Amino acid sequence: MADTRRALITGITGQDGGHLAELLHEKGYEVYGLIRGQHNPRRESVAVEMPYVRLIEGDLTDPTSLVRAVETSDPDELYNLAAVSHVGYSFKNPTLTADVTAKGVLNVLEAVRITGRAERTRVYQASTSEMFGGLDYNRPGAGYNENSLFHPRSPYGVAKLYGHWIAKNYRESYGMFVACGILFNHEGERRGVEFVTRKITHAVARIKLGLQPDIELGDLWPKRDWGYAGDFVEGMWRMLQHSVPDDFVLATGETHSIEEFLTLAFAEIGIEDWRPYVRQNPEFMRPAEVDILLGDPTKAEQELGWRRKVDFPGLVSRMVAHDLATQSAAASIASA
Ligand code: NAP
Ligand code: F7E
Repeated sequence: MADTRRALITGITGQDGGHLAELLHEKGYEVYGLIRGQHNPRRESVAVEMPYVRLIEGDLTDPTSLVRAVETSDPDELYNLAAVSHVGYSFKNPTLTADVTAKGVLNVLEAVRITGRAERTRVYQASTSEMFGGLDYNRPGAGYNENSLFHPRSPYGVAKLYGHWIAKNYRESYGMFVACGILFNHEGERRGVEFVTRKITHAVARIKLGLQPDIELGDLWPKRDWGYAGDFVEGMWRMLQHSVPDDFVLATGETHSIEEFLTLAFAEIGIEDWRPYVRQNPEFMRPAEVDILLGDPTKAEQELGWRRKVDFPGLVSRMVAHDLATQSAAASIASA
């Protein structure tokens, strides 16, 4: 019988870390997760929701900790999901973003290489549609694919572009199996409330339950290609099972505005016109905006056999249902 496969996930406390750990555990992997901070408030929820994950302390900005994490877990597969991932936050903390989201990738790759695992450990790098920046000079309107031009519009996007290229450089220089997933927005029940979709579904549930009167948002016209995170982690795994390391776009091939998201989310609680419940606040607007993102997942569909399962209305519906259930349970406990 083959040995149990081992995976190390950085960003274990994040949205994708949770979905991926679940998927790999179901597939029989021994799952290790890198956790940062001497008192990370999310440690307990990982321990409760995913008791099978073996946590290793470490930080993407501390190369020694990454060497120790790689040596301890001795992974067949390493998924580098950790990052400063919020675009708005990256404008306010650009140096930290560069240290973690850009240089952190180099630290991870070096930890694999200098511990002699360049040939053993397959690496997944979490690249992003934010590298395109909404300006496709080559194929306007067609959807971004692996050959589209990059034009990042935020410190986050620029940092991710460094991570993307250093990952490709290690693939080419050292023959390492490093796959880059250029993922468009993916959301779900585990999404942080600082991101617009979850901020909306969380508020919609609370408005329905009489726990808050309205919601404050930034610009409502930007469009995103929104998929379900559970579908996307399956694509990450497939990239590391592929015969060769490569770059793949994962997307739904549809784009929708925040206004459309609001319409569907409020409809879930029987409200047709969301406008009286939404206030705009410049605090949530960005110095530079990515107007529209639309991805073309043809290569992943053809070469990896990957296909998204959850559609846009299904995504909104499951997120609102989840927030209604959790908010109403929290409200009953508070009033007991
Ligand atoms: P997320 O929920 O924001 O999770 C980010 C993770 O990074 C958290 O576990 C966080 O840990 C960890 N982290 C932050 N700074 C760290 C550091 N210095 N050292 C170690 N860990 C650190 O992000 P996500 O949505 O799961 O996304 C996963 C990855 O995919 C990210 O790299 C993101 O940029 C990229 N991506 C996401 C999307 C999307 O739509 N979700 C699309 C394309 C690419 P703490 O709990 O300690 O903060
Ligand atoms: O913003 C607008 C905002 O923060 C989406 C990350 O996972 O996906 C994510 O980045 C849109 C933007 O996601 C609010 O200006 C309006 O136009 O949910 P978001 P994002 O910036 O697309 C990419 C692919 C990643 O890689 C990132 O890691 O919504 N917006 N009002 C707002 N956004 C937020 N957060 N909050 C608002 O109140």
